[in-house]
Amino acid sequence: MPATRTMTMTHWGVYEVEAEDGRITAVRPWSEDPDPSPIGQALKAVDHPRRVGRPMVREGWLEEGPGGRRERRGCERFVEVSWDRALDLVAGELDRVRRDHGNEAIFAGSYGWASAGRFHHALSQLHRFMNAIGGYTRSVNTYSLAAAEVIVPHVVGHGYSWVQREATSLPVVARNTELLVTFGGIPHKNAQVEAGGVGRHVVSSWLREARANGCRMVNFSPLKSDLVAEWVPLRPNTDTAVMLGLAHTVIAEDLHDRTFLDRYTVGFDPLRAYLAGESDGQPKDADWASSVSGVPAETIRDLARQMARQRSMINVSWSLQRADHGEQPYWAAMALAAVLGQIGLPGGGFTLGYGAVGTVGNGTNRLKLPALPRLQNPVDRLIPVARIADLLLKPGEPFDYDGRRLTYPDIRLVYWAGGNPFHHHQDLNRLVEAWRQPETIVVNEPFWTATARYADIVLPATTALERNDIGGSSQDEVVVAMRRAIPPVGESRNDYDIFSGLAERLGVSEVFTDGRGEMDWLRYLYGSLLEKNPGIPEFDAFWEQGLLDFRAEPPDSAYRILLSDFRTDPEGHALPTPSGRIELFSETIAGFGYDDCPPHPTWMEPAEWLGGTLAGRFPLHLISNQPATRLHSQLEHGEPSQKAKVAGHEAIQLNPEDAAARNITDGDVVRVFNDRGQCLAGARVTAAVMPGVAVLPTGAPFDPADPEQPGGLERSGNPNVLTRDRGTSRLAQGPTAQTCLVEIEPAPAI
Ligand SMILES: Nc1nc2c(c(=O)[nH]1)N[C@H]1C(S)=C(S)[C@@H](COP(=O)(O)OP(=O)(O)OC[C@H]3O[C@@H](n4cnc5c(=O)[nH]c(N)nc54)[C@H](O)[C@@H]3O)O[C@H]1N2
Ligand SMILES: Nc1nc2c(c(=O)[nH]1)N[C@H]1C(S)=C(S)[C@@H](COP(=O)(O)OP(=O)(O)OC[C@H]3O[C@@H](n4cnc5c(=O)[nH]c(N)nc54)[C@H](O)[C@@H]3O)O[C@H]1N2
Ligand SMILES: [Mo]
Repeated sequence: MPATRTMTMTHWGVYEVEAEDGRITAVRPWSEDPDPSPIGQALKAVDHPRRVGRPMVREGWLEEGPGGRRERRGCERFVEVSWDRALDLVAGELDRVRRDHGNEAIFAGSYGWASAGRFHHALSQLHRFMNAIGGYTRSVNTYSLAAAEVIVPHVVGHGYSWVQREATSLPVVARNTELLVTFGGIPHKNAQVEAGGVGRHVVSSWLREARANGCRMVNFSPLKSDLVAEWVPLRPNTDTAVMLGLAHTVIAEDLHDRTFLDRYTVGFDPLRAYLAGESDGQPKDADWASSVSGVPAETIRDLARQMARQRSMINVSWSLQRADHGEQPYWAAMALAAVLGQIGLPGGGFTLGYGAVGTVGNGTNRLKLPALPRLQNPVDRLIPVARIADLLLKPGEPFDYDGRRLTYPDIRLVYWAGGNPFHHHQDLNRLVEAWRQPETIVVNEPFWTATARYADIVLPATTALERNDIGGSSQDEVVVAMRRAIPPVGESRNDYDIFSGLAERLGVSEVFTDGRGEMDWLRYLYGSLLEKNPGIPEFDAFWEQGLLDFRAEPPDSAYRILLSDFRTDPEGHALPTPSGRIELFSETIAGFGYDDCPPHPTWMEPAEWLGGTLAGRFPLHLISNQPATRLHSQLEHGEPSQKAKVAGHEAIQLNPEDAAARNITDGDVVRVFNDRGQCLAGARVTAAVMPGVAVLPTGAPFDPADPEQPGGLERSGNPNVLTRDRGTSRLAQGPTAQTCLVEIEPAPAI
């Protein structure tokens, strides 16, 4: 067969893939991408032996039926079955559970990034199918941004996604910002990625332009590589204290913007009293902030003065809010920006996550992309996404969430498609225990991830390269005809075909498919694109052409300044908060009475941090950040990810001081441990990590040395055997992966 070339859209960019005899032979980044991501090369590993070849059923489930030997999940062997048999089993079980326990006993929250492509989006497919059969218990918010998604609307009224969409454009920063102060940096590694895809990677070029224009950049991070800038190391999870210390200095030196505070905010008085120490006897001055964070007090004071005198932009990374009390650094950043009074001015104010993904603060957002309609979910039961283990371990128990008191439903069946909870969830040993509770766990997955290995029924799904789809980026305004590059690997099927087969067995074929096959759906979805963008080529021409690029240099009016309308006209553009203004104190949150989320930005000691007592036993703060060489756990077996391993394990970075004190040298295999778990990793000794901190990125597969021994040694270097599984607070219940202390030692010889 001659080689074929097709375009594809991935979460990390647009590529041309060359295929021959069912294999990907070459991957070339799209010619218009100025800074393409090397992660694309991993696509060559799409047919890796880790693929699930055929439908599989765990032996105990097959022999004893639902719930059979469920404590053996992850230990027992799987039995191959035909597709017909597998679909009969799954359809029968879905029907039993909904009849006996109601649809709320099905959890299909199924968080995860799946793959790019507007039609074959696994979660949309799953949710459409589940809605067709009567609904499911869902999850709300994201692992990425849970705390932000709940706190931001209390402060500025708009949802987080609005704030992200309206973020001050990077070109505006490049031209106007004199001082960029970031917490957690603007990591180049993260800007490679964008959910749903991106055409051009441009964050670095805008930062270069800002530097060329004389913008000073200061970065508070435990890790130097988060931004090329003046590096100010700080103890992890102490950003709130630094921000409060900055605000205190600004106010104490009478540099705050009273007019702005009067006109655009409510609650300055109680915040000021708290900063002054009137409410708790502790002024939140620079010396105090220094004692908490380890940042020199003079650095904080100097910076505060500079920030007040210059056009300054405050940026916070998403990682900050993935920690105990993760609501606070976001609230504190917005409050600090309000005290400085530059919100709504070009290049001033705050941004919640430049570089966290590729398109924050860049792009036009003019292109409205089509999505698969998900139908209505008749079941109104939910969990905050990171409460999955609690859900399974505590049926019937109450929990708090954003002012509501809810209860966990009694889940009998879990269905996952397009996500990897044994990648993304914290305290995986606890998840293993939770995973023993349901009667049935079904997973659609291309690869033998731990989530697949811990399931009862595994249905092999295709990847994006094995099907036809439409990819798009609304920010960058490209649309890609993702023509199938290779036939399905093994016996894998598209999620759409899997759910069509189940829908047929459950008598809802018409509802689910609308009578359409794959190409009919693509034409249908493209139709809505045509409707909104008249003049673009008809479907056939688009399909032939392979890629539409609408990006023209945006007019200056397309460059946004966050909250500039509100600044111009605070009444006409009042914020949708109860007061219509930025809430530095929230009566709503005060009304909830949560001791772990007070009504104004507040420093609270995290459950685990370098200043706490637990640091006596576990003296290193573990940062489990996003991996530079892959997206989460996806294609972890691919070349870019494998090349970065150390002695066959995920690399853990630590400071030379900490390494020497433990007799560890670069390249050694080490054991990382705390009371929750232990894993192996390969040491990378580097001064780019501050003393007292270790960095082990996420994504190595959960690989217990002995699955029969929960809590035993994990071999590949998955940080989530160490992280804690507690909500940020009763307000958001977001994940707190970044609040985690560990100890490290040379690995025992095995
Ligand atoms: N310790 C720690 N943990 C974290 C984080 C952290 O900072 N620290 N970050 C968290 C964050 S922000 C996130 S977003 C999560 C990410 O967690 P996930 O989104 O769950 O991670 P992925 O590896 O992207 O999982 C996607 C899965 O979908 C599969 N897949 C891909 N395409 C398809 C398809 O078409 N069909 C089907 N059925 N499956 C498909 C892939 O093989 C993969 O197994 O991790 C979270 N976990
Ligand atoms: N290459 C790649 N890019 C990705 C992803 C990926 O898997 N791979 N995932 C994407 C996803 S799903 C998301 S949600 C975003 C996540 O975006 P983020 O959550 O912002 O990303 P992280 O890499 O976890 O964290 C960024 C940096 O924050 C710093 N940091 C951690 N804790 C603290 C702290 O307490 N204080 C301060 N000041 N700094 C701290 C760490 O040094 C870390 O390198 O990234 C996206 N981009
Ligand atoms: Mo995320």
